Amino acid sequence: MVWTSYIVAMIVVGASGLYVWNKKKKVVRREAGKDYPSDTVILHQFPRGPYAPSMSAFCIKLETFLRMANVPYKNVHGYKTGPKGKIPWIEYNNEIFGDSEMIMAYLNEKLEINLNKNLTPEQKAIARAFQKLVDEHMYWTVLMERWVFRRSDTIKAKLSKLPSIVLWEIGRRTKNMAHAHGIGRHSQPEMEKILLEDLTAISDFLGDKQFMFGDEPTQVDCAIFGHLIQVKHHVPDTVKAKQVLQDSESLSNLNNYYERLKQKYWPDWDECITDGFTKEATK
Ligand SMILES: N[C@@H](CCC(=O)N[C@@H](CS)C(=O)NCC(=O)O)C(=O)O
Repeated sequence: MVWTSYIVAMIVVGASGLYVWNKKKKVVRREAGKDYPSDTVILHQFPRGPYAPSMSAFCIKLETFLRMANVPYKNVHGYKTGPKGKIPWIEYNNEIFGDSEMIMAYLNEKLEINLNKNLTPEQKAIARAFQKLVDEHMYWTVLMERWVFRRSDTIKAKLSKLPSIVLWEIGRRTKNMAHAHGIGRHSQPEMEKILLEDLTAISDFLGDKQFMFGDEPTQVDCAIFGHLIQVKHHVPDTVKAKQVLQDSESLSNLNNYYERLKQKYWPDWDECITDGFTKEATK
């Protein structure tokens, strides 16, 4: 009898948790200058990550861009999704925008930012191809490894402190979305190979350069950095590409590249991580 009540209570709590997690809250418009400071980007993103500032490549990409372009911003950490039902999203002077790439395009125009000013049209085309490679392709391989193929390793490695039922739901949704995309139809060994091939392509193009297009970082470095961080810090050690990235001489330039961007734009890195959820991130 006691056990029956316990199981019923667990089901009710779990179902309510899932309901709240899935519920898409409408974005409420707030007033700049009253509800938040004017001329400051309000960056809505997930809570800080265990070993890097975010478990989301897109949040790191956008925050790195804001730092690179010296745009004043304030973080709001949480799980509230934006106008496109995704995270990150921003509020800026009474306007609301979703999608990291569109947010960057909007801020570029509004604030006359141009991190790509020294690129030729050919380099811009290559930059776009690499941005799509990481944002629309490599991203899914990391997600599938983290939440679907190796979910139990992810839990064992304590990469998330979300309740198991929520992690199960994230896995279910990831699997469905990746299947609809098409990439989710590949087997785990195929996915591992794809991830390694994507990293190798970035490494081969980077070569001995400081950043993707030379001595100065450009916009695409923000995206690559965000995704590279996920492979380095936020997938379990059992992911082969992570082992290769850590140990192999052939990808060592990617590690140096990561260190360079981290030092230049994230001097406060330690304040922006939870150290495996052992402390609060203070920034
Ligand atoms: N194209 C979007 C992708 C953002 C994205 O996929 N965000 C994920 C987290 S990394 C998300 O919000 N997922 C929630 C969902 O799909 O329901 C961007 O560049 O911002």
